[in-house]
Amino acid sequence: MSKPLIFALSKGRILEETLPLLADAGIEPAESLDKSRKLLFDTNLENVKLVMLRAVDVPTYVQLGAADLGVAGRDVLLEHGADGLYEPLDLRISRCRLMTAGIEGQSPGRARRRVATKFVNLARRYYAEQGIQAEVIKLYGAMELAPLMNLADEIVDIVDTGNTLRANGMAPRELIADISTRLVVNKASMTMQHERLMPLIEQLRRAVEVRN
Ligand code: PRT
Ligand code: MG
Repeated sequence: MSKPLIFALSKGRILEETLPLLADAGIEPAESLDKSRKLLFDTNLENVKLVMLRAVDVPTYVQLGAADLGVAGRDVLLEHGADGLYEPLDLRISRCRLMTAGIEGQSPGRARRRVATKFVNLARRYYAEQGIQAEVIKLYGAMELAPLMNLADEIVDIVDTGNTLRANGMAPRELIADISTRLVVNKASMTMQHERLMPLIEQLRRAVEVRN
C-alpha cells in the first residue's frame, strides 16, 4: 500500500466548522475526535489520515511536506508566508476581519506607533506599506489589554462581532484584510500525488459551492 495522504486540520474554533464541511465532501474521521487525546486519525477513505494541529503549525507541516494538505486561516497564512504552498480553495468558513484597533475615541497620535500583536510579520508589512513608523511588540494573547495597560498605542487583531473590543473600551480602526479559512496543499505533493489529491480538492470545492 502507498504512503497515506496526510490532511492537517487546525484545532480550536476552525475545527468545529471544518468537520461538517469535510463530511459534506465525503471525508469523515473513522472514530469520534471528541473523546480522544489522539492527534492522528484514520478516515472513511482508505489511505487518507487526519492530523490535528495548533492552527499556527498547519502551514509549517504542509510547507515542509509532513502533511500533504491542510486547513488554515488566511491570517495564519499571511503571518507565516506561503512559500511551498498552493492555496487552491477558499473554504469560506470562520470568517472574520484582521484590523487595527485602539482605545475608543482616541486617535493614534505618536510619530512612532507602538503596536501589540501576535501577527508581527504581517503587522510590520502593513505599517511599512502605509508609511507609518511602528514598533511592533509580540504578544501571545489578550492583545486588547495592551493599550489599556499603556503597553501599546494600537493592536492588530482578529475582529468578528467587535464584542471583545467593546467590552474593553476599544474600537476597530483600519481594516487590514478580510479573513476566511483556506485549503493549502504542499507544492511537491500537488505534483507527485496529483491523482489522489484532485478528487479530494474537487469534493471540497463542490461542498463549498453547495453551501454558498
Ligand atoms: O487558541 P490557540 O492559541 O491554540 O490558537 P488560535 O487562537 O490561533 O486558534 P482559534 O481556535 O482561536 O482559531 C483561530 C482562527 O480562527 C484564526 O486564525 C482565524 O482565522 C479564525 N477566527 C475567526 C477567529 C475569530 N473568528 C475570532 N473571533 N480567531 C480569533 N477570534 C478571536 C479574536 O482573537 C478576538 O479575541 O475572537 C475575539 C474577537 O471576536 P469578537 O466576536 O469579539 O469580535
Ligand atoms: Mg484562541
